Amino acid sequence: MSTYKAPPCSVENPYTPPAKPADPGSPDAEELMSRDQIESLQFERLRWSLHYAYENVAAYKELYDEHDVHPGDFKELDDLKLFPYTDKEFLRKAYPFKAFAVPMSDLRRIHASSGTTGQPTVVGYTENDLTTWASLVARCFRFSGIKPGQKVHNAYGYGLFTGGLGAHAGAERLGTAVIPMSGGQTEKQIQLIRDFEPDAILSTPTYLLTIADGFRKLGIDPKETSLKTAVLGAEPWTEEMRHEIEKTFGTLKACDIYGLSEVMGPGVAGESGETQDGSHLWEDHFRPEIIDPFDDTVLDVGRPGELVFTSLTKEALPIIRYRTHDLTRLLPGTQRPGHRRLGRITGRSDDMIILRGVNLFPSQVEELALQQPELSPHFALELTRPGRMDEMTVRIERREDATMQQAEDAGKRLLHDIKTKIGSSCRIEVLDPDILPRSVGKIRRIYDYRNKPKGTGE
Ligand code: DLL
Repeated sequence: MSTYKAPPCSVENPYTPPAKPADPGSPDAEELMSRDQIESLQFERLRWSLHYAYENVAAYKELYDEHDVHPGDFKELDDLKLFPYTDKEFLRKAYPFKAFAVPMSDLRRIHASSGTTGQPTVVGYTENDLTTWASLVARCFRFSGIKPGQKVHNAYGYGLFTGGLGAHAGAERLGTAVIPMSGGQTEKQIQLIRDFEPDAILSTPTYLLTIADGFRKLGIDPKETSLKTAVLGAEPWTEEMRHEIEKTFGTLKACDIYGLSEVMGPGVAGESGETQDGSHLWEDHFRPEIIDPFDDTVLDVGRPGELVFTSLTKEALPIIRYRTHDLTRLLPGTQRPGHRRLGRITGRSDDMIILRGVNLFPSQVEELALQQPELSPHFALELTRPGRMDEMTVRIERREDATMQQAEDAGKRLLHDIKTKIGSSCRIEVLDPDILPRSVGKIRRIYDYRNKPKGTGE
C-alpha cells in the first residue's frame, strides 16, 4: 500500500484509487452507477479538484484571480461554467513542470506530446494517477471484450507517447499477458502475431491496415490470424473504417478507445464490444462539456461542438475546463447509463481544411472513399495554391483487385460525392497500390503546400 499523500487542500479529497480488483473481469462499482449517482460523485470530486488546482498550481490561481472567480463559488455542477477555459497554450506557458500540483519527488512518470510545432506539452502522474489510469484502461479493454487470461499484442508506440505504456499498464491490470511490441517493424509484428497467437491487438486503426497489408504481402489472409478483438484509437476513424477492418480480419471486433495526454492518455472513454455504439466517457473521473468553438458557450447534450474536460481525481496535473479542439457531441449512455457517450470525433479544429470557404475534415473523405469498393483506405489530401485559389487533390490508391479503369470510374463518383455531400470541388488522383507512405501510428492525411512549393521540404 502506498504511503504517498497528495499535497494539502482545504477540501478533503473524496477519492481513493481502487485497490487491485479481486475479479478484474467484472465491471467495477463506479462503472455501473446511475446518472444521479455519477452526478453527485462529480459534484464532490469537482469541488475538491477546483480547490486543489487553485491552491497548488500558481497558474490556476492567477487565472481565477484574473477572472474574479474562486473555487468557493462552485455550489452546483452547473457552476463549472463560471470558471475560465484552459488550453494547450496554458500548458505550454507552464513548460516544463509549472502546471504540476505536486513536488517532483512525488511524480512517478512524465510523458510529453510530440507537438508538431513549438514546445511539446509535458504531462505527469503520481502513483495514484498511474493506478487510476491503469484501472480506467483496464475498464475500457474489458468493456470492449478482452478477458483476463488472454494474450494482448500492444502495437501502440512506447515512449513519450501515452499510447504504449498507458495501454500496457491497463492490459496488465486486467490480468492479460501483454506483448509489448510497440509501433513499427511491421514484419516483426506479423511474425509475433503468427507465432504468439494473441487474442487482441491494440493499435491505431490505420496501423492495423498496414499490418493487414503486410499479411497479404506474405500471401497470408488476415482472416487466418488469432485476433478476435482490436481496440483502436489515437486518431479519428469512421464507421466505414470499422467495417473495412472487420471485413479484412473476418471475425474480429473493432472497438474504439479515446483519450488525450493532457487529460490522462488512452482510456478517457471506451466502447462496448457488444453494442459498438460509440465510446462511453468515464464520468467518474472526467466531467465533459461541449462548447461552441466560436462563441465559447456551453451546448446541450446532442449538439456538435468542441469537447472540453475537467479532471475530477488527477493529482499531478489537474485539468480544469481544458479545450481539446476535438469536435464531437455527447450522447446519452447506453450500456453504462451513468456515463455519456462520445459521438464519432469528426476531427480536430486545427486539422480542419478550409477550402475556398468550405470546411472539410479528412474523416469526411475517408467515409465517402470507403463507399467505393474499387478504392482503398489509403489516401492523402494535398493542398496547393497554383494561382490565387486553393486546390485540393485527393491522392488515393486503387484496390489490388480493381483495374485502373474501374478505380478511375470510382474516383469520378468520389469526386461527385465530395462535391455534393461536403460542398468542395477537388481533383482525384488514383494511384496504384503501395505508392503512399503507410502509417506506423497516427497517420498523416494532410500535405499542405499552399505556402511552400512542393519539393522544398515543407
Ligand atoms: O492519442 C492517447 C491515445 C492513445 C488514445 C492510444 C487512444 C489510444 P495524444 O497523442 O495526446 O493522446 O492525442 C490526443 O488524438 O485529442 C484526438 O484528437 C485524437 N484521438 C485520440 N483517440 C481518438 C479516437 C493519444 N478514439 C488526440 N478517435 C485527441 C478520434 C482520437 N480521435
